[in-house]
Amino acid sequence: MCPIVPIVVKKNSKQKAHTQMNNLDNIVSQFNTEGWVQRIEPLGSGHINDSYLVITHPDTAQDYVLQRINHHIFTNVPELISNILRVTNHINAKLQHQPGDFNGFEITRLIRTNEGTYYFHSQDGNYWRMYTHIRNSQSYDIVGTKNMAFEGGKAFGLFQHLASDMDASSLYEILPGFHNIAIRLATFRSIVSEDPAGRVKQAREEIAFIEARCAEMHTIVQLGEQGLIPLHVTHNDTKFNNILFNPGMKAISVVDLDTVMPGYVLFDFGDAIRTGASTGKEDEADLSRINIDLALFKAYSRGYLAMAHNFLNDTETRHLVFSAKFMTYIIGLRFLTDHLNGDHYFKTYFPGHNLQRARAQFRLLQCMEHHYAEMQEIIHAITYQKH
Ligand code: GN1
Ligand code: MG
Repeated sequence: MCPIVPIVVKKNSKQKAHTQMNNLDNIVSQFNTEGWVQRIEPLGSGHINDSYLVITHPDTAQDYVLQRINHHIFTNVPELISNILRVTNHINAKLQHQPGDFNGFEITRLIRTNEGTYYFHSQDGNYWRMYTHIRNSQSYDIVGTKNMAFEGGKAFGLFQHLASDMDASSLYEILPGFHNIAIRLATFRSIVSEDPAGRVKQAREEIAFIEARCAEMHTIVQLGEQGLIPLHVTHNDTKFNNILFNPGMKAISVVDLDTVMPGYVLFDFGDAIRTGASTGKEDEADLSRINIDLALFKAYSRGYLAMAHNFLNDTETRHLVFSAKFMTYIIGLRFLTDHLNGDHYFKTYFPGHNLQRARAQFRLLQCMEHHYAEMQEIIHAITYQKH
């Protein structure tokens, strides 16, 4: 999610936008909300679901986030909702029983429909759900300061901490094999060999980039298989813009809980570094603008380890830097796969968008390779200082 964008009604699409907003009013009325709807605005920059901010009046009433769930990707909506409900209830219970211990951290709540369920299945086949909106909060696509990175690290560390006493295996695996590199590579290779969109020829360099690095990318799954790193309840989509900040730039929540499921904590650390310590946007076209910002990396890691050092084991700590490379690789691989497959998964905004995203990820990965030793030293210094 990112700062709220007002809806832009182009002349020829006025009627369409009007109809769409009327439909949204109708969807909102299916949920058991407080106050009256004042306006509904598109929200965020997610690549999968459609999100709207529902602003109510009076001003003191709760505002909401309405989302249309992409059920082509999240095919089992009841299981998806069940995971979110369990994790948010667990965390909210802790926040309530120990107020003051967590520095104003909040977690959003699902809202019931008038029928008492937590999602609405509309006649046209769509699935909708509604969350409380965290008041006075904002997310950012680009990390502006070290303090933001530090705060972000604390927020994702705290999320993992608050969920760390849940039995991970009791949650549904919503997207099976989501960060499983063997599965991702097998899909990629079969698409490269079938070439359904005729795009393989122009992506030879990127395909070679993937193949040159594939061997070491099995590390995390192997550590799991060897029993050296445990499964936790993890977020699995820790893009920096899934952190909410208050006006004083304190991180007060993490959102986008669709992929909360059993996973390795390394996935969450790595994905946050991919987006939170890069000097460029996720889809930056000018590759010379992309680098790993070591000061942001250090700040995020300090914040994260302050919360996570109690539950991380040594193997996890030693692979934190590797996880940043791994997540940058696997998400670059997914963008490239989607490009070669004809852009069916991620929302794209222009031809070649997924290829541009993949190239940006690969550049970032090269920068991480270049600064790997320094990144390891940073983690070592923070860990040594802590224990
Ligand atoms: C998708 O929808 P969004 O933007 O939060 C994707 C993540 C990727 C991310 C890349 C369910 O997340 O895995 O890391 O795009 N979510 C899913 O920006 O595939
Ligand atoms: Mg997401």
